[in-house]
Amino acid sequence: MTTARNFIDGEWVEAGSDGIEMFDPATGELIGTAPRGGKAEIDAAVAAAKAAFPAWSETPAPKRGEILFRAAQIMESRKEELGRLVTREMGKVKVEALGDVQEAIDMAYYIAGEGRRLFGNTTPSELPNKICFTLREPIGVCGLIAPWNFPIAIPSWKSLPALICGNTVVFKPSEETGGCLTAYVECLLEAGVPAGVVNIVNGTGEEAGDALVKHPDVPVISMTGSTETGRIVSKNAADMLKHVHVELGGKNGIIVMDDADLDFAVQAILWSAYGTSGQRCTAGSRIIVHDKVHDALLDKLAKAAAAQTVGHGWDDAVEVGPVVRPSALEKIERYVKIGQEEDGARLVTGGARPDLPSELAGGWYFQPTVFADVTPDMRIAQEEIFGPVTALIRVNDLDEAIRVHNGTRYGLSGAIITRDLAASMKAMRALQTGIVYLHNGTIGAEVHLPFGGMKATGNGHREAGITGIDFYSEQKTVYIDYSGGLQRAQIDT
Ligand code: UN1
Repeated sequence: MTTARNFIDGEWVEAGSDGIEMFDPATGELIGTAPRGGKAEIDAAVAAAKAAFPAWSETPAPKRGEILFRAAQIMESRKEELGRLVTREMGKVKVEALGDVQEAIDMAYYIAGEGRRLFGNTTPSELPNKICFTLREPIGVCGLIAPWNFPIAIPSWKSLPALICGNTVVFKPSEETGGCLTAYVECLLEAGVPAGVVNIVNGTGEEAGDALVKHPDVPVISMTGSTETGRIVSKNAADMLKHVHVELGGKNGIIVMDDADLDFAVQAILWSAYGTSGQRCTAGSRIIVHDKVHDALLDKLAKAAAAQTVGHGWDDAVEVGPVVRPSALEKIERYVKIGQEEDGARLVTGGARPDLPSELAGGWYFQPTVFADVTPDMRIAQEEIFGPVTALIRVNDLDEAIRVHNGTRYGLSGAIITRDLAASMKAMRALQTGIVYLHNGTIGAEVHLPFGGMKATGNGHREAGITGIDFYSEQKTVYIDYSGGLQRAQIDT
């Protein structure tokens, strides 16, 4: 099975004796080591990416698109193998692991077509005999710092728009999922992406990540991770006025109104709160419920949550897999305690490690958990737990629901479940999130639409979709005056 390797200037490099240990979250078993790259490896990878930039950026974009189209086909043919790797390295359940790979396949097919678009704008000039339009130019070497929770999909969101625009890239994957990234890059190479255009340096954020962010030959940084890390990355990149995209935390809310179909709402909540064991930036971690249906919804949700099957992600019957690492499990346990003791909320179901068969005893599992009697300012309603824990908050009307929904520092994904069109429309405009779902939970983003959040979730950029193209290209405005004389804008009217 693929293990984490560095890929620098066309050469694969295995981990040395100082490699970072990697574990299977389902069993706790050691599964390999990732190279511990640092400044030297980053310097070599950036030099390779810089050297590869002229030829790749001059390759016609439609040709770059054809290569990325082949990468989509190769990933499709390796989908099952890549999915297994996702489950093995970060634990998510089979359908979601295959979905993670599918998201990268979708992105590759979508972005391949962009090779024949990469549109700019053409507009009239205010002067006669003059035309104006915009062109896109590649920027250079892009430093891509990728998380473990979508270990194939998110690297594709970052790298494929960068590559179609003619940039070259250096990846710093998370310590847990370097094997997934290795396999993803293998697909790009097999499709024909030239050596040097894509590079991987495994390592810690403090060593490899920091060296990448501070490297003077890396004008673009895209990072997905915590709000705290996002701040550090932004500050360190600011001195060199780099283009920076950060995609950070969330505390996403689902509003359930008094006319909602409660059985449907429960399905949407289970999927949003416990999918990927709650380890999505988009996870539904707050359920904001109208008083009239609160008790009925809580009853149905608690029963359904308790009935979720927890276990090994590759087992077809399992709905909730393990969490990524022991420290994640400890953090979840800490928050359950905070919820009960500090906040005074009511633990309705879950709240502990489940009893599992002995072969899974070494894994990092947590029961799907529901808190009730949560008030908007409690820590469990404000802070990102990144585990299978959701909090019910009772409200009396739509205005209060919207106020509570917007009352966190984050703003990634928001949702409302109601049959009332006017309430849906009002929420659609009022929810302060980059993504809004009407009649659904908070997860399910598609690759050709902008992904990202408001407030402390990000810095205003959006990835994927056409917005990915905007981030990874410089806009050049071109004026052509063929009047034969000097025409002065704003002056010659
Ligand atoms: C993330 O949680 O970081 O909409 C990404 C979704 C997925 C992507 C989530 N398509 O939940």
